[in-house]
Amino acid sequence: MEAPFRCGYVALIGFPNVGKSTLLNRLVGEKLAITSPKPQTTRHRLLGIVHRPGAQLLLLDTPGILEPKGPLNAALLEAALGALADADVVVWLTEPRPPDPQDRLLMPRLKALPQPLVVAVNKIDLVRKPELLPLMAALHESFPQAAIVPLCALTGDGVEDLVAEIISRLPAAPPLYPEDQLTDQSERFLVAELIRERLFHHTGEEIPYAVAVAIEEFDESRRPELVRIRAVIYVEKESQKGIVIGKGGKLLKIIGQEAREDIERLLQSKVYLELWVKVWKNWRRDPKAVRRLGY
Ligand SMILES: Nc1nc2c(ncn2[C@@H]2O[C@H](COP(=O)(O)OP(=O)(O)OP(=O)(O)O)[C@@H](O)[C@H]2O)c(=O)[nH]1
Ligand SMILES: [Mg+2]
Repeated sequence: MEAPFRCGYVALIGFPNVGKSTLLNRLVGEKLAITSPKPQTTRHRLLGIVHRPGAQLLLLDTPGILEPKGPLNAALLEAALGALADADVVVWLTEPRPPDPQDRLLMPRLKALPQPLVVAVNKIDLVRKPELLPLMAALHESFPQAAIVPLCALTGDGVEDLVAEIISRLPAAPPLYPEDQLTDQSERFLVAELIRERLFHHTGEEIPYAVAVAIEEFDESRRPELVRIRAVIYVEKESQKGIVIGKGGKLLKIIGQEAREDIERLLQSKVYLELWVKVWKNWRRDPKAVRRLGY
């Protein structure tokens, strides 16, 4: 008899910046999740559908787990923990370093999970084998029932080993999505995220965290010839608006150009992108604004 098809939800959790979104993109084979060297890049739970022979993994990328400070962080933590509740398998993504106090807070929670756990140690390109082996052994001691998989999401090293460990823990179930579907998010959402990613890369200090992007117009009546998009970048203060626009509009122009190229790749169409910057005073501290902006 043939092995049954396996399908289920897989929650990808871990601290900010460990590479969860990079791993999701690598597994899906498409840039769905935005990534950056700065922590707290991801703000939503994002579904990435991974198709493999005989299995479908419904991978949930989550915002990095942090102690909540303010309504935005509380919403991010909520999204991360909500993904846990829905998951058939939990993947804890971590970095190759000894556990720090934050890990110690999370570890009891992971041990108490009712679902099967896979511990994935990312960024192994940054350490040498003699350093990695004792870390793996310590993790094995802490989580004797879990599979422990070293990998590098950037190069893809070890990621198919992770896939195999996940699949062996998924329930037997038919696929939930057709083979050509990679996410359940709308193109509008993915477009807003691509713009936000460029802001993360080109601004510093508090600015990446003070921006939110809203799509005001998405006209695809002439697609694939042209898609017209108008987006608003919200910041919290007048001074931030000036920085995002840049001298003579220079920075906004660069952000717009780079975002447009990414969006054209995503939509497989020429794109006309219009960007506006507006101030929404202290939106992160206003629960209503946080909700209105989609968090
Ligand atoms: N050297 C190395 N860097 C990596 C690897 N995987 C991811 N990174 C880098 O780590 C940084 C964070 O990656 P993200 O994928 O945005 O991390 P995240 O866990 O989604 O972060 P949050 O969304 O903020 O929680 C980026 O600069 C990535 O390029 C890896 O295997 N090796
Ligand atoms: Mg992320």
